Amino acid sequence: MTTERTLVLVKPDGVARGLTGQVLARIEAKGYRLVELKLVHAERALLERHYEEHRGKPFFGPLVEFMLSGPVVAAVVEGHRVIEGFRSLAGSTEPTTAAPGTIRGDLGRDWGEQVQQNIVHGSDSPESAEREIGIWFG
Ligand code: D4T
Repeated sequence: MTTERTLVLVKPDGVARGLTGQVLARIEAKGYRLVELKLVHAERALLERHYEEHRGKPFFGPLVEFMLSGPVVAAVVEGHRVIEGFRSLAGSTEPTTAAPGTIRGDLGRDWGEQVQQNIVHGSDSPESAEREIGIWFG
């Protein structure tokens, strides 16, 4: 068995709405293991590094401002195929159309803001996971 790790963030909307416990409970109920966990108010430079791939897109500025708007919970989660598995638990980016049963589909909605407030982030590949875990946990 190859054990994989992914970076999960509960974004400011998820923390502010008191959904951290539900997100972590779903991760644990699925059978994945939490190996690092912290509540942080992220700095701009860290968020700009995290979202580097979106620099220049119209939602980049609003996205960074949103992520600065309150504390986030950062976690490293471990398990076989956890990168794909957590993205499946999270559901698709847009909460309005994310499948019911997923975190975004059950707990998220569109608030009519410039940026999607979609509760969680999960790394999308082994390369992204390694890069993002380095950014958030050093
Ligand atoms: P993250 O990266 O947060 O797990 O979300 P996704 O993998 O599902 O989505 P993403 O990287 O494409 O987008 C990052 C972040 O930006 C917001 N966003 C995205 C937005 O507000 N408007 C948009 O058009 C897109 C594409 C939502 C998630």
